[in-house]
Amino acid sequence: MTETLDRLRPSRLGDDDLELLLLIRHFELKLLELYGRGQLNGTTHTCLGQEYVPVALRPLLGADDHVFSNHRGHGHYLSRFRDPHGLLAEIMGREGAVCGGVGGSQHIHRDRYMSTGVQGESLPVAAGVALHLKRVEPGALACVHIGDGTWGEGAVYEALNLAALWRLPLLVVVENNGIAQSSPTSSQMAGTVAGRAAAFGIRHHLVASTDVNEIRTSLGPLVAAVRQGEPLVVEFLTHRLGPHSKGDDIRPAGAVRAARESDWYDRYAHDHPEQFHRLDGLARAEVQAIADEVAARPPSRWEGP
Ligand SMILES: Cc1ncc(C[n+]2csc(CCOP(=O)(O)OP(=O)(O)O)c2C)c(N)n1
Ligand SMILES: [Mg+2]
Repeated sequence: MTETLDRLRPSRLGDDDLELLLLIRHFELKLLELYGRGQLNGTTHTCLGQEYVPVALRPLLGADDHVFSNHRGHGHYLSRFRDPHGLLAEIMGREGAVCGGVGGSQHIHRDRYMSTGVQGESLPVAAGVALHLKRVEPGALACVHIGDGTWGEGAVYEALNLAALWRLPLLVVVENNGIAQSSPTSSQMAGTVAGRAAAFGIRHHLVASTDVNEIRTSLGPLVAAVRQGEPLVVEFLTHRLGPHSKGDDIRPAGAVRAARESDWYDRYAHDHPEQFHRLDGLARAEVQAIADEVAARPPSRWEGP
């Protein structure tokens, strides 16, 4: 028992990593609050509970790499650019929006980064970009984030087939939170992600930890191999803390409780209280100030591509 608890103890992070984790956490919480008050339109899908995935990957990816994100992409964007102002302005339709306010929460395009709300759409595009990189910019890779439910899309398999056949520098990051909208993974996926990767002869790596340092250490050599043309599926066993989008959480209370119990946030606060409370307070205040400032801006204007 003690051993199990010890294994759950998060190692101490640098301030930089913890600041980023907390920025994403409070950014997402703020979005739900703003929606609740009717200050945001459209929809949003928060990555509450899954923040550590892009934060762990961050130093393993370079400016030459491409990142393809999905509907749950705010953490991916913030990890790459640390631009909460531009993202919130995009979501709120305010001046300074990163895509002129026409992309919103799910459709962001900036410097080798693109997100889409269409499940599975990004995989073939990422495979094509990986082919281009292999030919023109060897050493760079294409990283694509998908959820467990997205394995129900046929395009995923077409992309994996070519990635294996052509030895593409493609890193597929699966954020398996055990649910797709309201369908538990166990009710919609036959077999496993590992088995599906194996069917194509693609290496699969399972990450059950939420410890950013530990994840980086285990992924470092694998990501280096992707750059040499060994495609990889990394499956994070993770938890969605919040609703699918805003108020649509129909999970039983036990499932929500289980997700909360595996959250990195409380565990980190418990084990590293001084650092945590110092930076958590700053992140809350920073996000509040950003929300106030962005909300006061004039509407964004689309001025063409
Ligand atoms: C092609 C397509 N079909 C359906 C949807 C509606 N939809 C949005 S998110 C989602 C569930 C995705 O589940 P998963 O891939 O597990 O990601 P998660 O939401 O759990 O992060 C669905 C069905 C969509 N966006 N695109
Ligand atoms: Mg899911």
